[in-house]
Amino acid sequence: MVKLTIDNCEVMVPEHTTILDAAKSAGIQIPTLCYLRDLNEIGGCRVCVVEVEGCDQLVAACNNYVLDGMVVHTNSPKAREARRTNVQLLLSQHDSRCTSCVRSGNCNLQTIANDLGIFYLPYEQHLAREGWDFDFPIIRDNDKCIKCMRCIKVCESVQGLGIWDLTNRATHTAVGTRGRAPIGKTDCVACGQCITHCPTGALRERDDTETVFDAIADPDKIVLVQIAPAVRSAWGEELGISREEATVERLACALRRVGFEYVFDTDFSADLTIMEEGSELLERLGKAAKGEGDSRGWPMFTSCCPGWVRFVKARYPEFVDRLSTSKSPQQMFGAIAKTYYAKVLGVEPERLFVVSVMPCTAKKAECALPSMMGEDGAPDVDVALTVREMVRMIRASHVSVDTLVEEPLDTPLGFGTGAGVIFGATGGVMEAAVRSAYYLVTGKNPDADFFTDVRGLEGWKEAVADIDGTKVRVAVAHGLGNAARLLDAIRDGRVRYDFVEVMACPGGCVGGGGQPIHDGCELAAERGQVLWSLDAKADIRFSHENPDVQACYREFLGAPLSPLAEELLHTDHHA
Ligand code: HC0
Ligand code: SF4
Repeated sequence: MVKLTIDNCEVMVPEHTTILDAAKSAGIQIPTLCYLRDLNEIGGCRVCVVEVEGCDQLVAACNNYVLDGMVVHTNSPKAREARRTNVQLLLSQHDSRCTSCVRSGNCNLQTIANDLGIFYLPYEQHLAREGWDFDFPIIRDNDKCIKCMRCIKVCESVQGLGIWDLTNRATHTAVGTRGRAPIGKTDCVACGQCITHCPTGALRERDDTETVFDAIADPDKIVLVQIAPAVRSAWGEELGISREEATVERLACALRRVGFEYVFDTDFSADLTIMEEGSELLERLGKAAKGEGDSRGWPMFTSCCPGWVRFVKARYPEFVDRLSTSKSPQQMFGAIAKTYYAKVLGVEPERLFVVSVMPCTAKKAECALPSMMGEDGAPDVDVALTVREMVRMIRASHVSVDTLVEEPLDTPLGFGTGAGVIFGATGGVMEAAVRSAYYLVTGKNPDADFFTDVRGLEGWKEAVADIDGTKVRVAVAHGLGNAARLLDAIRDGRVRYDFVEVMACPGGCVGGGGQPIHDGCELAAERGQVLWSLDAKADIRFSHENPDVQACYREFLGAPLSPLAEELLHTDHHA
């Protein structure tokens, strides 16, 4: 152990502890801006500088370690003055029009500048005023970038993509796409992890809220909204509603007050996905067992995460045929809404305007894919909003959240089982699929918790699911860096699996790039627990037992993989 003094407090911490963590253990919060634990510990922003007795120079607290007998002052006049100057220099290249910034009120730079009493700038301001492709789901505004490198690090180290890089040199240093390519021409999968790791408003999603408000105001449109599984784990965070209170039923109430006519659940179509994808897997396994040829190759990959699908297309094109042809639950919902549900309502499909609320930015790109259009060329899903956009709509609609009550979702597309709910956490799609595969093979249900081996936050998990004697080798990865390691191992023949789930974001959609932002805090584990406990409490925990899914097959689709199901619910990833 090391004994030192911080701001007149005696502190004992293990060796190799940073000054930042040692101070934290004594209840002293040194401000940071660029720091991200284990990911970005470069001390670049110089906001965490502290004075150490005996040192001529101030030191960054985030990447300097404690020494026995050290005496540290975190807020001495010298440290405070340097911190203020460093922030003022950052602001001299920063577009500080906070009132028109999406991160106003949730911005570390704004908080720190205020806390330091920076109410004027002694330096002349220089802004870059660069252009951007504002149709892309991820928007970059370099006049709000503080060059902290967090986006570069998360894209490179966690996602293994390396879309962002430093451009130019010296005082012209900036962050942009590697090689300055237009963002749409890069391999960016639009996962949005750069947004949730950005400390300022330099990165944000394309805002589609006005398009939705316009549709709501259009008397000819019937506006439906679907709520993704992981949304229910996080929507209350920015509105100050506790996890216990922030139920999907209370969210339904909020969305109706915003003006949505019908509120449905993507969990419904997650159950539908299990029927289609599970049947596809079993059909392929059956053919393989009979020795019938299958040119697509093994394993079969899930296809519900558009970030992952885009990653395969861009970086591992030789594996595209291994993706399940099943559309994602978001897209299955849209396709069913504009056909089956239009019939239920007795209206022309073009009157329906389908919105989805997703924890995801990549879903904006997915719903715009040419392969995700209906027969008439109209999109199955008209607009995909992030949770953050939805929260802005709730606020802009003057909904006071303390008056929200629990209201049931609409029928028949508003009911999902416990298996549908867990889609939003890593391992959930696999677990839901194995539960129903057991039934589809044996005709009887296993215990709903018979296969829990792929839960948890390990980056690459593998297991063998025993389906009444048939062994199915499965793997689950989350975070594209982990996915790349897994794909390399498959390609090199080091591992062999039958079925693999990949979600692009760490933790799965609960950690998605469209979720509320809490600077420097990873909440995927906590949010995932919300979903696992909703499943544990659910009355129905098997996708094949969803009565609304059963009715949809009985009244409309016929059976899984029927010609109509193939037409509406499956896609060609080469299209
Ligand atoms: Fe997900 Fe999904 S689980 S990708 O993360 O499969 O966004 O929550 O909606 O579509 O259901 C996101 C979340 C979904 C889809 C579902 C899948
Ligand atoms: Fe979107 Fe979920 Fe995939 Fe992340 S893991 S890109 S949130 S679908």
